[in-house]
Amino acid sequence: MEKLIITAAICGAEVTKEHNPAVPYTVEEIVREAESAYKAGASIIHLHVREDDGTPTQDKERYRVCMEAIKERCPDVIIQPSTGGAVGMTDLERLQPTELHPEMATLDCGTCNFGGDEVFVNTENTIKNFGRLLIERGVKPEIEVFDKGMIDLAIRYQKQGFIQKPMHFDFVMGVQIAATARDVAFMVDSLPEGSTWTVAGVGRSQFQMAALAIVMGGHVRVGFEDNVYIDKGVLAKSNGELVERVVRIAKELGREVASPNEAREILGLKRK
Ligand code: KMH
Ligand code: ZN
Repeated sequence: MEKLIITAAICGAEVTKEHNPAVPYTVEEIVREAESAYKAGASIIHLHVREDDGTPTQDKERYRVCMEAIKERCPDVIIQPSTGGAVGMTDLERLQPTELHPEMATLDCGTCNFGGDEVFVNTENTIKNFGRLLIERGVKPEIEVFDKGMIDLAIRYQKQGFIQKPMHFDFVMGVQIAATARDVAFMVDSLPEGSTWTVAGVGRSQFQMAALAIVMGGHVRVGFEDNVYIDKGVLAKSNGELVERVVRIAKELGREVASPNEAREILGLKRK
């Protein structure tokens, strides 16, 4: 089995210090959390940024400052900015970090209910436009899918030239599609040959989904964006603590963890 790529989603846009005081807002806090995850074994940092007061932003300059500061402490880590941003942002706002030509960025392949009246909107034109711009800017998409139909749409858009092969998917389990082994297997069976895939289990499913991905040959995403607890009722002290748990599970199950450069090789990334 190839080595395990661990992505740390350290911040997100929805989770706040009220959920867990260690959720990072300032540049210093974002760097602290990225470094804790990197030192624990994460090779990719999935990055959202905030204003100092916690307001989510897609501001290009804020991303630039955070990315440069992370690179100083974690020189070889792969930084994967979000193009999802926060619910309600415009496409132009969301696309800003891709102007910095990161190695990767997310490409959300469908619209999804986010609870209450919140809807994360990704129209077909949005997805095509984001896909085309990512190709133009030399950014590999992490195709974020919240159910199986979004995989089908990504395959269709790959055939139409909006996404390039080999495709890398992130299955977000437990928001729209259930976080079950049956549904992960269904997603994996639906992928084109040569694809790579990561599983992000939301909430209490985080470590169960991680263990499943480890034994099935997929990759793992953990972090405060998806879950703020290390155990039932016990807040994680840092993103690093969540990554450490995944590394330990992987070790127990006999799966080695990839370094950032090994992750680049697995994903077909050229270092920038
Ligand atoms: N915060 C969500 C609205 C992504 O990073 O691309 C979008 C999200 C997905 O988190
Ligand atoms: Zn995200």
